[in-house]
Amino acid sequence: KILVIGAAGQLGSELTKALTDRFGSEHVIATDLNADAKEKFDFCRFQVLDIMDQESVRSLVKNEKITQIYHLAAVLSATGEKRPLFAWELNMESLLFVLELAREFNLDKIYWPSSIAVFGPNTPKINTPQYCVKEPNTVYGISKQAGERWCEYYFQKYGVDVRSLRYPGLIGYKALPGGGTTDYAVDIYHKALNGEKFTCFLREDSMLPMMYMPDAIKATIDLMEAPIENIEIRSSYNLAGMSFSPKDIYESILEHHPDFKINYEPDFRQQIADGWPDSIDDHFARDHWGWKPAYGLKEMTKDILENLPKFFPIKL
Ligand code: VAH
Repeated sequence: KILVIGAAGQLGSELTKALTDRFGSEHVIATDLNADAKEKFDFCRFQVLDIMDQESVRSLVKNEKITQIYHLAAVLSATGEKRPLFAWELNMESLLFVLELAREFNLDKIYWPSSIAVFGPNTPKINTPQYCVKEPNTVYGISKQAGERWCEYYFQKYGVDVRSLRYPGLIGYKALPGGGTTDYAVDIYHKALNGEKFTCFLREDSMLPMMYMPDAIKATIDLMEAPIENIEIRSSYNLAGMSFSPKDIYESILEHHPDFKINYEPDFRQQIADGWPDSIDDHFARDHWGWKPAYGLKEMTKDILENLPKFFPIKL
């Protein structure tokens, strides 16, 4: 039985559905801090759970005979910069606790997302390699880098089968933009569909590694289903989908909405984005467990513009 922690987040809301489709609703328990999320989970069991309430998490794992945990709860990059110590405590304490639970209850597998945020300003920016200098300058990035070290430690020392991906910016239409630096690329579609001008908080030429959510979901399931001997990297795998700038995504939308307008007002998130790579080398994921992205920018934009209105009614 799979426990999803942080199921109502941007990744969680789509990954939980994919896990339910694959394993059946009776094998998935979606949990989140936000009680309002219950209405989103009509396809599997949902219950309120605060990952920092360790006794409740432990008794749920024990009583429900949980065998896998997808730990998706975290404070993202932009929000983390507003509350550094809280972000560090939540991101780190929760991971360490989940790794300890895995060891104590001998859980089958753990999934924990890392991010391109582990890379910093002095990391090579083009085709960033799996192994390179990583001096992240956001609390979120520091917590993801430290988290990767702990994942590898628990695998090597205790045999905990914890697996991880360094996601690029994830773009989906089933959840509103969160506290991410890449979330401009989610919000822009809402503005285009509502006939509003879009003010972008990054410069028009800010190139970032990105990925359409269906690709991220496929990569996660492929990674978790791969035979254990194929998973040779126990920190976190580089993963790439596409790279684009605000100008690129704006132009891909213009083809469908010729009157759509954009202006650029970079804020504190520009400095975060400037510390991240432009593109990622993910050859180890391709070689070790057959990763291959399916979506480019044109296909993503077409798919989102078609489907977003089904999830968020357009203000007429
Ligand atoms: C963020 N969406 O912006 C996340 C992600 C690579 C970006 O980690 O914080």
